[in-house]
Amino acid sequence: MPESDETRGLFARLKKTRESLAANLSGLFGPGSAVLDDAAFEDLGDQLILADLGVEVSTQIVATLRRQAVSTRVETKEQLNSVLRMKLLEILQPSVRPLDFPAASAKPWVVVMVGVNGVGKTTTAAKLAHWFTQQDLKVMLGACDTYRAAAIEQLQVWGQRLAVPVIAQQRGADAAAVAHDALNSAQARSVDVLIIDSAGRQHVNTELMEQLRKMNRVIQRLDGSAPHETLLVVDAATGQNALAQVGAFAASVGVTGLCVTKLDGTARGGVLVALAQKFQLPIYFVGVGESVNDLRPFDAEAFVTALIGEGG
Ligand SMILES: Nc1nc2c(ncn2[C@@H]2O[C@H](COP(=O)(O)OP(=O)(O)OP(=O)(O)O)[C@@H](O)[C@H]2O)c(=O)[nH]1
Ligand SMILES: [Mg+2]
Repeated sequence: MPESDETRGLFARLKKTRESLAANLSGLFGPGSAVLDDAAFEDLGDQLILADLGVEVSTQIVATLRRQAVSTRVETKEQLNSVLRMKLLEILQPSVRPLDFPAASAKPWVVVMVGVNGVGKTTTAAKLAHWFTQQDLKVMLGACDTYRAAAIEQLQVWGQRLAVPVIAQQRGADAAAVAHDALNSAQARSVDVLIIDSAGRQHVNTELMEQLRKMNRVIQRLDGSAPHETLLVVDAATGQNALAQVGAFAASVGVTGLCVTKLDGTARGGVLVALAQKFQLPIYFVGVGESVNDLRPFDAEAFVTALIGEGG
């Protein structure tokens, strides 16, 4: 069992991904363990792809293992685990970066949440609000999803629960106008962190992208340095589709970091590896449940342990 509470929590939540990966990887070794031969290497590649690590990463890992197998034979699950661990850490480490409130920041520090529908933007905005209030920072939420029914109320409920003020207008209002209001109000009240929730639609939706760009322009008119962070929220359960979402949002509105949600309910947690490998973006947080405390700063070591187990 992993040592720290933090690692244990993540370990438990990533059960589905780990179990499916572990079951598939154990199949590579017969009872009493066997040498990894060509067929087993091919199988391994397939299993990694199935766990959503992506073709590129899976091919790389298999190539590393093949090289390694020439010098030291990889004969047991433990040896396989150890090589996998090293390779995964090498890919994931560059994406680890804490999302820290910069002490010297102009106030407020503006964080905009973006993403396609249903990925967890609003929930993650609330979790982040909680995260920053825990650090004694003054937080405000902007309800800039004026598109979906009940989106404003959803954020207001979170605001009440967390005792965080929510700036909102009525449904159908211009999202950029709400962002303007929210920033104005945050400036007037010396808020430290303003978190702006936004609407979700299909990533190909040009109307949404235009709305987000307009929101940014309005924000920039009030503070030329804002938004300071644009966080793209992706749902791990969408697997490789998450890569396309990052590409689309990065090209249209710019993205400064990722939050990967719903790792608790999916066997597709390996997608983080594909994201880390493909994009030079920090993965700030992972979401491992629906409650406000189910947000974890991304920790590569804990994640790899949660993904492939302790061995090695
Ligand atoms: N299990 C689990 N559920 C989550 C997580 N994050 C969000 N959810 C759930 O996913 C659902 C959608 O979350 P929202 O925060 O409303 O998603 P959204 O991106 O704001 O959705 P739209 O506003 O409709 O675009 C809710 O039921 C959340 O409770 C997570 O990390 N784990
Ligand atoms: Mg929402």
